[in-house]
Amino acid sequence: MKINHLVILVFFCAEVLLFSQKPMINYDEGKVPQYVLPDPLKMENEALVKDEQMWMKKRRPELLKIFEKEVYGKAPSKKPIAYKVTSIDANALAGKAIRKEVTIWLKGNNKWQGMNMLIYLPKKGNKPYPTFLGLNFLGNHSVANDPWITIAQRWMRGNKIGGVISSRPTEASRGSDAERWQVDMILDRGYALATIYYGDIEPDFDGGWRYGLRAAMSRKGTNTVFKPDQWGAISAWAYGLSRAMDYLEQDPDIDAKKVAVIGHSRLGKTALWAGAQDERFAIVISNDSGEGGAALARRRFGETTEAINKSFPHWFCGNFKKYNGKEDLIPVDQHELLALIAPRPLYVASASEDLWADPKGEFLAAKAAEQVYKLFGKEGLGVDEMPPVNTPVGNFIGYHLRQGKHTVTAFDWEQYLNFADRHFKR
Ligand code: GTR
Repeated sequence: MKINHLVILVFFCAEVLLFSQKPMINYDEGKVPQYVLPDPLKMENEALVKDEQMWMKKRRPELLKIFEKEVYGKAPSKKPIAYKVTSIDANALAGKAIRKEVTIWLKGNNKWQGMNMLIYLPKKGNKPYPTFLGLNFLGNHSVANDPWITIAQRWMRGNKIGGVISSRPTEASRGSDAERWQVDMILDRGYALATIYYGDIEPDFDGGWRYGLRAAMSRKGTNTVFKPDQWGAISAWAYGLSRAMDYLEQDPDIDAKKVAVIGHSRLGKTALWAGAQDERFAIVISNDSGEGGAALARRRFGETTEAINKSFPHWFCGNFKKYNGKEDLIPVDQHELLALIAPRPLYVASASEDLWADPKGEFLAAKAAEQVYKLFGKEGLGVDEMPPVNTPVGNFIGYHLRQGKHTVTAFDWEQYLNFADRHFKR
């Protein structure tokens, strides 16, 4: 065999090997395997949950532990925060808003530099304001066209919108994600917005934990070897959201009893996990959160457990890797994550072209969570079939399938604001 034939053969074999290792992705409803969802109302000892007390006292803590151990990983216990208001402008956004910036860190822990929160308060209505709290992807300065927001300081991945040079955002990235935040609409409806760049908590890459909260909170720092049930990045970001809530409870401008936690995509997974654990979040909103968020893993439609663990090994805990290609063995499925939010109002939104996130699997998870809401006498979705595009449904569980792509739009925000108005009785 000539040498170049040998080279071709070696390349061919390598290709075949690589291809065979690539997780198979299914987008065909007809190929969704038969599956049985774990029963949220069945305790590990097989006892059936009979009422709300039994859910709250027995089953909810049990389920939370399973999600901690097998999916997201256990975070350390709550530590007290310290904070400093670093700027206030009573005339932001052409006089429409009050803008505040606050740095929040862990008291006595100087290994973590803390996180910067941007708050916009509406000028209409009276304080304290109901509030949307969410982590952002591209820095606080990306959420509005406001030249005075402090530009995010920490590592940032490059993005299509641009303005990130050498992993740091520049002036050119101001307002780059404004479309997804709809600040004017939020303020016009009388709500405050509080947001934090998720990279302040931990940068989003495999190994990023060394530069964030997880290393800072570990005795061994960057030498830590995580146990298979210890926190992954999603748990770290969710921990950050709870510490953000600790701050909001101390801010007299904020109605801490009316805080809705919201997130898109990986940050939707994070919002759900934060909302599942921390009952102070009065409403939980998941926008296109998909695999590891609102979508049922057992359907194996779009992104799978294996695909997500391979692309993002740092998001979930070590134990979750056991379930690559073995979704039926996960002791929980994502409808149970949604159920952990009961009886608080929950909103799940999907997008019609976002098949990777499995819109139908998100709807079915919301549907399967209803039985837990029923324990509390709360009506969930109120429909049995997935609604057509752009048709919001639901009472204590809201759902819509927006026409279009994987993103957050004004249509999505309109529904979240309507939902919040209803539940906050405004
Ligand atoms: C994708 C990932 C999804 C989703 C998304 C995002 O690449 O596979 O699970 O989280 O990123 O966060 O935008």
